Amino acid sequence: MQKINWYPGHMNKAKNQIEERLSLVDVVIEVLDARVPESSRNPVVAKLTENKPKVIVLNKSDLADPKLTKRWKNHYENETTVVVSLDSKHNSKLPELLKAIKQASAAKIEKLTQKGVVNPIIRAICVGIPNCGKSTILNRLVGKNVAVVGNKPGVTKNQNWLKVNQQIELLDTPGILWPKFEDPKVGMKLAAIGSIKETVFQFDDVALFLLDYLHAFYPKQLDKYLNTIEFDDNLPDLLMSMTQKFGFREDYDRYSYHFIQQVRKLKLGQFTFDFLTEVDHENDN
Ligand SMILES: Nc1nc2c(ncn2[C@@H]2O[C@H](COP(=O)(O)OP(=O)(O)OP(=O)(O)O)[C@@H](O)[C@H]2O)c(=O)[nH]1
Ligand SMILES: [Mg+2]
Repeated sequence: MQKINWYPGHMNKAKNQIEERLSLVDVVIEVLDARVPESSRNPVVAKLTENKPKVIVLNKSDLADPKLTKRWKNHYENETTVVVSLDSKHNSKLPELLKAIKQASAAKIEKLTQKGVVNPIIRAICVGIPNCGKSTILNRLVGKNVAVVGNKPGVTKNQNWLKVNQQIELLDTPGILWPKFEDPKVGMKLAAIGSIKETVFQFDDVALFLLDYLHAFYPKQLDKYLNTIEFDDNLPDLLMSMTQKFGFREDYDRYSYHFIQQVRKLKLGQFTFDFLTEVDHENDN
């Protein structure tokens, strides 16, 4: 399997800035992509923020397999972590996230109130991998488009404090990855969902990875999409047949890109590419 890594200098800089600012922060909002909850969890950021009250957002839940999103939500919830699943693109307000931020900061608010602070302000930081929807979430919380959003990784370049309301201030940060994906599948998954710069990977590798995954775990949805295309277990041959059948002649690479887009746009269904156990997944599909 092709090894994908993408860790340019600006990500390391952003990681250092997050680290420096953590002492000012009361709550960490860790934004994960609901299609790949564990693979989109930055181990470096998770470690840096392990002692902070936390809200985990399973964002883009409209694109993920709903049953697995529920499982992941239960999996991450604990005494210091509140978990919400969101579709922040299609919802203009995110009341459940505001509630979660308040819940996660309740102890801090109580402490400040006891000290006599009249209107305590909670500072939260929004962290996550590129393109997982951090700036979109922030705009929804603020109620207007203050942060730049774009459907490619690496849109936010700087860290900006924004006022959500009288009680909450929020820091938007650039999406960051980590120096090396120990499991090469993680790189494939992050490329498949659009969190890795497109010049860093081969489209046919990622398309084959997706075919392999869908064939193993979502066979009904794949069969429906393939319609009359028959195949044995040779996936490169299948990808070539698809290229021809769908009108891309011999242009394997261009069709591979198209197929990745089709999966991202839900043309085959809502999929989650991380699961808790093999058994979980088998029971589901
Ligand atoms: N379907 C869907 N799309 C979303 C959701 N949240 C954000 N998006 C889209 O995802 C893309 C990336 O959103 P951004 O908010 O720019 O992501 P970001 O995490 O700030 O990205 P960087 O600044 O590059 O790290 C945009 O096209 C958004 O419209 C969601 O819940 N569902
Ligand atoms: Mg952003």
